[in-house]
Amino acid sequence: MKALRIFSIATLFMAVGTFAVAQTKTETFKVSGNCGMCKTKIEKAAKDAGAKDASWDADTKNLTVTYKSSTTNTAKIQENIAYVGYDNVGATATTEAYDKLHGCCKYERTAVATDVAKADCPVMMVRIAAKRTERKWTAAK
Ligand SMILES: [Cu+2]
Repeated sequence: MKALRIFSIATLFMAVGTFAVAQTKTETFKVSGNCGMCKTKIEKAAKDAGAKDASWDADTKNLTVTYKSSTTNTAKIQENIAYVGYDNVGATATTEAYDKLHGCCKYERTAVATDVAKADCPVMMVRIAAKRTERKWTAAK
């Protein structure tokens, strides 16, 4: 009788284990970013990492992903998002990846100048262009 009970429990655990492997998971976590272009890139990076669905909100910075736990996991998705330049709860982008972002998308990072981060895109582009020109002038002297 006792053996049967242990067997039943073991079977139950195996069934739960199998269920967990094939489970569809939905998770929400913070990803840094600014605009619609960021949204496209963040969501694409999540999907490239195996997410079935990905939706990022520019206001809340929340990314909600849905994936099959047999296909991918949250850490993989977070790493791929960092790989394309976006810091998030689970992974930090390299400086190289961050620098490759479009001017509009250079979200506020602790080490990054804050004056341009919150300006809207056209204004920012002008400012960045102005700064580049300034630098060229300084370098030329
Ligand atoms: Cu952007």
